[in-house]
Amino acid sequence: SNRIAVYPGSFDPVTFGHLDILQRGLSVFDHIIIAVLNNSRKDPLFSVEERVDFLRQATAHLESVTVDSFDGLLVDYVQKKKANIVLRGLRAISDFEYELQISAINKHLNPEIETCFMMTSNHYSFLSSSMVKEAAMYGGSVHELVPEPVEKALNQKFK
Ligand code: COD
Repeated sequence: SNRIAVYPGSFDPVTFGHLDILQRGLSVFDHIIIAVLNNSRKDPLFSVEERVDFLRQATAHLESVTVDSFDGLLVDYVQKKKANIVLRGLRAISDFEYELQISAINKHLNPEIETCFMMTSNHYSFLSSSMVKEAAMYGGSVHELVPEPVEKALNQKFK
């Protein structure tokens, strides 16, 4: 069998926490498509092209990973890719309610798609894209939190 999972998110920008979940997913799935939401509702710091580019650089060494972007409903994108699994990460309990809501609406929209949750390592459980942006904005170091191209881009943005 060929198990394909879609790992969706804003990834604004990708952090080592996101990559930790990806790594865990790769021990279970044959192929993972990272799908960056071409977000109209949130106001992203990085363009969808930049976010995709950061992810491609961070996963270039991983043969079974592709990076793409999507618009519209996640379940429609998953179906279009002939996948039936959504991969998501869970940090602290604070993620649970939000994730439960997303997985419930997705199940309602397409009952054939399952959501699979992976627990993040304790090491990254405090980490989020918004914390990283805030730290960088006020001149804090994000060196141990994000891949190098992201660190450079953040420093450039907030210089
Ligand atoms: N450690 C581990 N995992 C982490 C960490 C960390 N430090 N930080 C984030 N993660 C996980 C998140 O739990 C999530 O699983 C994934 O990484 C991506 O996170 P984000 O924040 O980049 O992504 P979100 O939450 O903004 O993504 C939301 C979606 C894009 C999935 C959602 O908005 C969506 O599907 N939109 C399309 C429209 C749609 O279908 N709507 C109906 C369902 S909401």
